[in-house]
Amino acid sequence: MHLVWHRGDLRIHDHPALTTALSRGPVLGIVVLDESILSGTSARRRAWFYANVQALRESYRQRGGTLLVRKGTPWNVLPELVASTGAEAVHALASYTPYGLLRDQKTEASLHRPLYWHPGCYLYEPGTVSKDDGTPYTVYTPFRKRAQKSPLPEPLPSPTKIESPTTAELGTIPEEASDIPLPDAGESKALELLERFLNGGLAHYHLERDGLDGSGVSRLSVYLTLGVLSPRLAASLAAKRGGPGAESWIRELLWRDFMADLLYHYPHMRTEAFDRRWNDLPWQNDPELFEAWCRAKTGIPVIDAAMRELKTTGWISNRPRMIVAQFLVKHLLLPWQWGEKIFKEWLLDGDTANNLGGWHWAGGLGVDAAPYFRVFNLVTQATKHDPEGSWLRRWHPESGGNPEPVSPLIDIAAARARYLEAAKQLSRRPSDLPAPRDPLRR
Ligand code: FAD
Ligand code: IRF
Repeated sequence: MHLVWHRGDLRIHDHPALTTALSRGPVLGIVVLDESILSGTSARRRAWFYANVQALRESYRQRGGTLLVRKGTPWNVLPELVASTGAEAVHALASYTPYGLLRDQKTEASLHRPLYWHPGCYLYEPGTVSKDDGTPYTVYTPFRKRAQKSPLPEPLPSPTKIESPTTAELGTIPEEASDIPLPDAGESKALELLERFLNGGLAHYHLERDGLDGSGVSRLSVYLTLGVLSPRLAASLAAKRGGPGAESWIRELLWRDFMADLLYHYPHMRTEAFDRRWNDLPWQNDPELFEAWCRAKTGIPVIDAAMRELKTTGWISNRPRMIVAQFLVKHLLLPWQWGEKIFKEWLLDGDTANNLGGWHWAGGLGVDAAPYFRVFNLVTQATKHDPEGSWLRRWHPESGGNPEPVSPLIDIAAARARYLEAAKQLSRRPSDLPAPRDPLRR
């Protein structure tokens, strides 16, 4: 019997660990409810995780299989489970976040059985796309071009039958109340939404992806983040449709690969500016300003609308994420780490690498080629990306759809000038990027 350890891959389709394990005999699935992850996240996110574990158990059950659930830390739970079930080996999809790498190393060392790692959470796994000299890319476009020299990986089909031994105790999946309504959980729902997007929005995605209301995008991030949907399946089905919309959408999936690759090689970006010279911006440690940003009380319609939508739905599209993040960093000069943390509590799709990468990118902190001197105009962003004002009217009815600030909390022009002056000084210093790491040494 082989164990398949599911973590951020709560699905059975395109799952190389499950497929390999099944080719060797009976299988038990296992999810470890990991205290070190769950205690640090919000109720809505825990509820979303549990709902998707429940759906994974259902995917197993429908095919005759069993998904076990245990509470604890993987390096305690898995050796015990291997001993009590007599499993020959454990299979899992590789994880590349700082915690994931540490956990996987500790768990591997705790087991007296082999732990086999399989690819499956990315189109091109972190650490595998590099320059000719072996060093990682720090700019997206050359990363993407290099990645796309290799063909897209082919997804694996879902197993039709899962044979599991019936001895072990199932283990209960907790139920937790969320403060907001959750999307429908599980891979069958994700695959249905993917199909709908491929038949609908994909064709015009390249033209409509920047709208503030998110009507032109897939909203599949909540599934991709937990591996409920395989990015390889998503990209391969999109590529079959073809056209400029599909090309553009696959390029966004490659941003996800790029962000994961950056964090893998540059873990300092969890706490410091990617280019460390930006650590020295004149940060204002002002909790009241931060509170106003969080509570949608800046008096700037586009900012307040986005923060309300984020808090009350757990999702906003990419353009408003960029606007509110850049505003917090450049206009308010509040520590980017504060904003990054609240995003990760409120976003149902909150993902360590994408969120960190998004903050460094939008804040001009050295990720990609985003220049420090780009500062959004908070009115034209709205007129351009919400031309009819319908998104603004929905999330900021008091503005009546007019993006002009009435009594803004700060003097926007002065704040912009203050940032530009400080940033210009720092831009004269040489860039300060630590040497890249390669924890898995490939
Ligand atoms: P679509 O436009 O349909 O794109 C399909 C998929 O491609 C997305 O689901 C996502 O997996 C990937 N993708 C798209 N845009 C990006 C991008 N810019 N960077 C990386 N991957 C991308 N994304 C998250 O998944 N989790 C986060 O916590 C997160 N935090 C962000 C924070 C900031 C400050 C910024 C600027 C961006 C952040 N993003 C994050 C990236 C992006 O905004 C979301 O992935 C996207 O809005 C999700 O909506 P969608 O699924 O409809 O995307
Ligand atoms: N993975 C686990 O193995 N166990 C858990 O309890 C997890 N809880 C999570 C909760 C939320 C809100 C998210 C993700 C998880 N994950 C859990 C998936 C992790 O992202 C994954 O384990 C990753 O490898 C950790 I969103 O670095």
